[in-house]
Amino acid sequence: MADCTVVVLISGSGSNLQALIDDIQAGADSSKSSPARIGAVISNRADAYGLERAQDAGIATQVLDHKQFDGREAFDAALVEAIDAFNPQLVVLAGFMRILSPAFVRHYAGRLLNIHPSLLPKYKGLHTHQRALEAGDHEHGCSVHFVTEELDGGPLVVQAVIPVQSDDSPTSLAQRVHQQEHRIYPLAVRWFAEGRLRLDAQGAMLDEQALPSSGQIIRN
Ligand code: NHR
Ligand code: GAR
Repeated sequence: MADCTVVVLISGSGSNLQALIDDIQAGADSSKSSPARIGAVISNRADAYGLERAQDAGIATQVLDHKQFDGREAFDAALVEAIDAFNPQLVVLAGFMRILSPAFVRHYAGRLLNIHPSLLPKYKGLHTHQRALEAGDHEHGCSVHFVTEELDGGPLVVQAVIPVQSDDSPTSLAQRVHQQEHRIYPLAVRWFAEGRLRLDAQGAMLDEQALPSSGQIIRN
């Protein structure tokens, strides 16, 4: 199968980026080889640690500082230009913290994925772990979804569910959710790269079957 070039957008630590790099490298010389290949990592922050992770893996990096642009549309237009220089089949948001304009999202319709640290549709936006604890939830987790114009509202691909412990803090909970993010994001990217996952008018499709509205659920 032809390689699937992926561009990864980050703003920070890049542990999800690392999980994707590791998944692709682990499979490199085995039957589990992934058709995904990371063409570039682009950050809106020059100090994002994920840039070092990319450089260590021999992946091209670029910084596009949103503060240097006159408004969201101008930043997003420059971002599209930077991404398209790598001709990706897939664009992956991995802790990317800037809301993307409708024009950007439309340009990458059906080839833009995000990972969000909650069981969507619960807790769109920020501070998800604290909000799950404050609500007294017994379960929490993370979701991979196709990005649409509705913030954190696009069709779900896969969710990992974990139990909340009675003594959890936002930090301890975030740590366990992160471990799950590092499982399900490589899984979803593989599905896409293998041509098994696509966005249909009805929603996300895996192996030509409609996924449930929650996406595929992985329980722990
Ligand atoms: N863009 C669109 N159009 N749709 C989505 O679903 C998106 C998106 C851009 C990013 C990630 C998202 C998340 O998973 C994401 C999904 C940033 C914010 C935010 O409020 C909200 C959601 C997400 C990412 N950002 C502030 C802003 O003004 C800046 C915050 C900061 O810089 O720390 O852009 O949660
Ligand atoms: C992850 O928990 C991701 O789900 C979340 O930021 C973290 C990034 O970690 N994304 C968002 O909150 C998007 N608004 P990482 O940089 O180590 O991958």
